[in-house]
Amino acid sequence: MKLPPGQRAVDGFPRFGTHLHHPPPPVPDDPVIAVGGALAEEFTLPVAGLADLPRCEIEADFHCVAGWSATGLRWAGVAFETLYRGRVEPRLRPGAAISHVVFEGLDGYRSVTLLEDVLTADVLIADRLDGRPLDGDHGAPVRLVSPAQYGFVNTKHLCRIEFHTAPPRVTDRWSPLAAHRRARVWEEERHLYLPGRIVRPVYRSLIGPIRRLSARGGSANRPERYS
Ligand SMILES: Nc1nc2c(c(=O)[nH]1)N[C@H]1C(S)=C(S)[C@@H](COP(=O)(O)O)O[C@H]1N2
Ligand SMILES: [Mo]
Repeated sequence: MKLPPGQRAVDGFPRFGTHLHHPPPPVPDDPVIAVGGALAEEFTLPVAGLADLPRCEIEADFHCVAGWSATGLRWAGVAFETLYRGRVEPRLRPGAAISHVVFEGLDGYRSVTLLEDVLTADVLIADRLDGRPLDGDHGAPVRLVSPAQYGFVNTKHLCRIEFHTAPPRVTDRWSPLAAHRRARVWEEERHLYLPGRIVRPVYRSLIGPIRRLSARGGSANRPERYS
């Protein structure tokens, strides 16, 4: 199968992220997703309630901006668009034209994306991976899955979604790498200013160290295959 430019397939699906060696955040007893921003009133969505919304399944590859791709992952959950049209749009402040969305994880991680980039049919709030509930490595209890955008948009351990009418000011945990605002994998939008293919070798050199630091034993600890 064809991969986006500059990506290389990896065996399995490594745990990877700015959490480095920290264990995944504990999952609360009754987890919720808080929804806020340009709404008439904030509300919370119990994660358990996702089971009652129209469900959706996709098979997709997952592309980290550093250059590895995990292939053939089967995700299940609720389409982001279903959530947006059904639960968010009716509660927006009158006249609010949403342009940006912020996704926040229980570990404090945040990603920002254009609304239009997450309203496509392949974007999910996922609670299952390959037929099993999401585990801690990959974002329990729920995560964003946006396969056409680099991994850093795909916030794990999702606990808050914010809707904005202008680019929000968010401290970017990848700031030294100046992440691209759209992060579309087929356009190779890795870096905010530099062409994707120019930054490839630098990003690639980070895979080994980050992967070793992010592993927590088990399959994620398999020996390196990168250079
Ligand atoms: N909450 C949270 N989500 C996160 C990250 C993180 O550190 N914390 N890292 C991002 C990055 S850079 C990547 S590549 C993917 C990795 O997902 P995985 O650990 O399931 O492979 O998660 C993204 N989502
Ligand atoms: Mo990443």
